[in-house]
Amino acid sequence: AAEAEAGSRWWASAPDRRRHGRWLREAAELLLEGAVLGGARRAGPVSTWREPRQLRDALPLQLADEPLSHDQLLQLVRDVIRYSVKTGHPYFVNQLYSGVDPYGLVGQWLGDALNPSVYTYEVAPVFTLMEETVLQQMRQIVGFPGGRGDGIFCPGGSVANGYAISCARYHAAPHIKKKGLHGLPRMVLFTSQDAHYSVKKMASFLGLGSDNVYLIECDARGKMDVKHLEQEIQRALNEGALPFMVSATAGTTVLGAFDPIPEIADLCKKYNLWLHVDAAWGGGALMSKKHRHLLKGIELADSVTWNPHKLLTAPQQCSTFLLRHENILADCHSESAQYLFQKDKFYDTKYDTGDKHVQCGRRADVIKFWMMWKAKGTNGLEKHIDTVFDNAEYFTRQIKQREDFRMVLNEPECTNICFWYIPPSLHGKENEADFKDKLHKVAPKIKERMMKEGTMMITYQPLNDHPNFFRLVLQNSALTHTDMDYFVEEIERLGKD
Ligand code: ABU
Repeated sequence: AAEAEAGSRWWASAPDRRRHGRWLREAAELLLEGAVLGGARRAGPVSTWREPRQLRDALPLQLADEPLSHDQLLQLVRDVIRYSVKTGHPYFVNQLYSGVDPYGLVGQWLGDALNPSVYTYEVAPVFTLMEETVLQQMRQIVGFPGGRGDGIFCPGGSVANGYAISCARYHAAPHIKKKGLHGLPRMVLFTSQDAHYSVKKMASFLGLGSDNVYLIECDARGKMDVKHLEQEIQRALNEGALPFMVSATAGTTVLGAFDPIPEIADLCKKYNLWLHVDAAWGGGALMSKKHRHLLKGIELADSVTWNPHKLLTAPQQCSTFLLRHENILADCHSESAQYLFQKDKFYDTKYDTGDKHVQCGRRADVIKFWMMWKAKGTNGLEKHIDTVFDNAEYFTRQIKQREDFRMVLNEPECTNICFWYIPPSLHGKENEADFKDKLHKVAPKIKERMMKEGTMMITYQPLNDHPNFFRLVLQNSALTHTDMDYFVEEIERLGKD
């Protein structure tokens, strides 16, 4: 009787273990064949497009009282794979992430299988020390003296930028933690007009108000204009506000521009402002001796956002917030919950890192990147970066030679390349009044065609007064020059009038 009762519990009986073992093995095989290996085959589609109504009909999404059978559940796995976008496909060049790294993926699965929450050493001893090691190494690469400082793996670059604002604000006015903004002058921070929208979003979330993010103009290459920055700092001071932080960007989301960090750092020193560098996208270039000059001056920052899930292709999400300061993260956020962070534990409680972040439970994102780094070595990560930059340069050369294409920035700095495709019907019509309006409609039409055929995925957007243009993003080092040729030819094929 006791055995029968135990059999109703998860894993508890031998038949259950056999049944669940079979489910896991067969589902894992489908994941490998369908999503991971199958999803990366050039001959297969990047996506199988369905309108939401059609997709609702194609997928049995509704939940029911009775359980499904083993075979029905496996069919669900197949269906989910079939209708999901294959972001590991070589022709998925749509976002600032792509590729499914086999070592990162096993790291992710390993983390998920162990299901830790990285807040105390007692429940996550391995991941706590792993995180300490990887963050120290990343700070070393950034150039913080001796790799000292602090940091955290956090859920996305937007959250990392939010941590930066929170720490900078605390640095400027520590009593804010208990007293709030009440009684303080209006606090102002600065970022470029092309910076990631999370800076405004987080200023709003933190109660500073998005109007108090002063947007600094960019030059023709998309870099923050340092003269305008100083004018805006002066403006804030003249208004009686309290300027406290500049968020520079190393690799802007659309154009891939790198702000001039040394000049911005000089202004931060002059006006006593916290310097944050949002290197969520461009940070990966730090791994390359050839390309790390793009982030010159990053070692002067107070804090840095760097997402290994972007240029370094760790699985989503793998984002870090790094600081040169050793204690501010904890001082700013700790609340000392006694049921988690007891000070009389039998081990050194400095390894209970959970009180320095604002979430409570936290996934072990570090293991994806650690496993990849182990598998490739620092040299392999450098080679990866050099390969994706080489592909970006090759692609740029190809489209510059074609009359159907025009660059948005003549010399892109990162591996996002922005360009217009000019169909034959618009050739020679650049001076006509409706040229921009017509060009604005080209990229959405080509995107629709490619999504419906499933042959590639690339995004488009307008920016400032530019009509819609394509942004090709490269971070998968399995791609070759032949793939770059494919992109050019495929856009030409889809773009014919
Ligand atoms: N966090 C920015 C990512 C958006 C993009 O892929 O363009």
